[in-house]
Order: sequence, then structure tokens, then C-alpha cells
Amino acid sequence: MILTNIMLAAAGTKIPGSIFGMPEQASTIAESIDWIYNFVNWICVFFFVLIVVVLVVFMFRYRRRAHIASTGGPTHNTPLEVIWTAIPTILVAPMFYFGFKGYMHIATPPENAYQIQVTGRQWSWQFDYPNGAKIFDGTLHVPVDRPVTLTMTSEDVIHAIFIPAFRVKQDVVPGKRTQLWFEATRVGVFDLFCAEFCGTSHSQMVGRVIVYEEEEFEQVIEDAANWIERVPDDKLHLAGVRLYNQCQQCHTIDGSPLIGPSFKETHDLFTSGGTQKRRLKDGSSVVVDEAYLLNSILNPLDQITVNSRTGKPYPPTMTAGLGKQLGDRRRLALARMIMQLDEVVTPDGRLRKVTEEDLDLVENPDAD
Ligand code: HEC
Ligand SMILES: [Cu+2]
Repeated sequence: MILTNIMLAAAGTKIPGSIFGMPEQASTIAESIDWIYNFVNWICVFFFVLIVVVLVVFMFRYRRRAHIASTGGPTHNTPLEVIWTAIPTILVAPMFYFGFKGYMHIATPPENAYQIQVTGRQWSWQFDYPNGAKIFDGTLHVPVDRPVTLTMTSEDVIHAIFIPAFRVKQDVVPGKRTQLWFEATRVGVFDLFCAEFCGTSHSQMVGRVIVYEEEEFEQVIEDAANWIERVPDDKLHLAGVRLYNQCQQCHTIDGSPLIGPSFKETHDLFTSGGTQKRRLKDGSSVVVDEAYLLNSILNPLDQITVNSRTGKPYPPTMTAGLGKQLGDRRRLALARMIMQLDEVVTPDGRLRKVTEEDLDLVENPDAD
């Protein structure tokens, strides 16, 4: 691609982006990164051409000819050796200097930066904002002209966040927090990739960055924090699908057992309309209705369920603070999702994709 671009440029064609195929620049560091990248590349191009030309000339000039006896080569030439040591040193020193300076700049986030928490998991990104907004759809919303720090970790394997237009890339590692910062210089939509092969659906771990003016950014983040309040009652079961990722480590939707009972089983008990009851640890039985579900989510240790396969109570491992932290409306959304599970699961047993349209959340046409 570089060669094609150089040939096109030599022929006078205008190349979109840089000649070495760099994407558009949209952050404060993009220009200096491109500068050093181009600097190194042009040096390489220069020496590549020089060496090939000299090679060809020498091949021709000093080719073996029958009437000339071989003399053996020179063994030592001090001026030549000094020159071929000095020139590369003079070229490599600034590469190191600017590279290191740039690296230090990228590696130290400014103190006043806006903080966003990033969680990578197979195969999606979660972005958590200081106001409680959680974004699961792979869109990173950021303000323009303001430094932003991403503090990142992974729940499973190594991922890496890569935003080409900002010229930033950083590994996202389980059991460790890594940081990355940038300052966007213009409003727009840019690509965001996972840049570490992380399993079969790695290629789907793509997202985007939307850069807004400050005021609009505040609005978007506030709306994102309150989205559940804006979902109409009859769509709440769909909203539950978006919250299920906080439960999926313990509850499946297809009937298979995990740490807790499958939501499929809970759903079937609910639809039985009370003819089949849930057995509890204390020996009693309850009807699985909305009230029971809401209570199970808010007070997990209150009514401990008996495992219908083994007849033994489940271990009381459901995170106690989780339900409280969710708030009324999110708890209701999850209870509704369990109650209407057949409406949110596709025929092949997966959860439906729920869009903003499904939730009637697209009243603001320029939200994108
Ligand atoms: C760390 C594991 C864990 C997580 C995370 C978890 N649960 Fe549970 N859950 C359990 C266990 C174990 C039980 C069974 C024991 C009990 O009743 O508390 C259970 C029981 C339940 C029940 C009662 C089900 C029935 O059939 O009686 C509901 C409803 C429930 N959880 C909802 C949720 C929701 C909603 C979430 C996500 C917000 C969630 N749980 C997250 C482990 C978990
Ligand atoms: Cu990944």
C-alpha cells in the first residue's frame, strides 16, 4: 500500500490522508505521531532507493569479466567506516529522542482529565461514566477539546483499545488497570477497534467514538444515565436485555444450570401461573410472580431458592448490593424480562438485540 501510494503521489495523484496511509487526524497528538512516522518512513524510502540504485550500478560495473583477474576486496577503510557509523547515528538519535518524548507524553495522562472506566469482555466494550451512565453498545462518547483518560480492565482475556484517528492504542488486561488518554480536536464519529486477537468473535468487537461539543456531551451523558426512566412501561422487558449482562455470569436464559437457577426455569414457573411453585430453603413454597421476582433481585438472601435438579438449596452467592444499586426501574425491567423471556429470546436461543428504536429512545434525532 505504501509503495502504491508513493507511486500514485509521484504520478501526481492526490492521496486521501497521508501518503503512508495514515487515517485522518482527530487528536492533539496525531500530528506529532504522524510527523515522526513520516520522518522514519522517508528515511527508509531514501535509503531503500539509494541502496537499490547503488546495488544495480555495482552489479553492472563490477560484473565478472573473463579478461580481468580478481584482485580481492579492500579489507579496511577508516574514513568510510567513520561515515557509515556517524550518519546512521545522526539519524537514529532524533528518532529515539522524539519517539521517547512522544511516548512519555502519551503515557502520562494530565491530572484534570475527564475519567471514563472501560471494561473489555468477549466480545464487547462497556464504558462507565462518572455520573453512573453505563454504555454497552460499543459507543464511546467524549467531549471535544478536553483531555479524557480511559482506565481499563478486562473480565476475561487480553483485549486492546485502538482509536486510529486519535493515534492511541493500549492493551486491556485482566487483573490489571491500564490507562490511555487523548484530547479530541474535532467533533465527529471515529472508529474504535479491539486490536488484540481475543477469540472467535474478535472481529465483531468494534465500536465507535463520538466526539461532541461540551454542552451536547453533558446532555448525552445525562440522558445515558437516565435512559431507563425514559423507556415506556410496555418496553421494559426489552430494557432488561440490556441489563442482563450483570446477571449472566450466574443465570443462563436457555435452561442450563450455572451458579443460580436459569431464568428459563424461573420464567416457566412464572408462566405456570402458580400451579408450579418455587421451593425455598426454609421448606416453604412460593408462587413465582412479579413481587417474588422483585424481592429476589432486591433481597437475594431473603428467600433462598432450592435447586430443582439436586433438591439442595443454592449457595447464597447472589451479590447482595447488586439489586439495591440497580434501582426500582432497573429491577422491574429485569423482572419483566424474566416474565416475558419468550419475547426476548430468538428461536436459536440467543437474546434479542435491543436497539434504541425498540426502546422508543430516539426522540432526539441529532443524538447521533
Ligand atoms: C454471583 C452470582 C449471581 C449473580 C451475579 C446474580 N444472581 Fe440471581 N441468583 C443467584 C443464586 C445463587 C440464586 C439462588 C439463591 C437465591 O435465591 O438467592 C439466585 C436467584 C435469583 C432469583 C430467584 C430465581 C428463582 O427462580 O427463584 C432471581 C429472580 C435472580 N436471582 C435474579 C437476578 C438478576 C436479575 C441478576 C442480575 C441483576 C442476578 N440475579 C445476578 C446468583 C446470582
Ligand atoms: Cu477483544
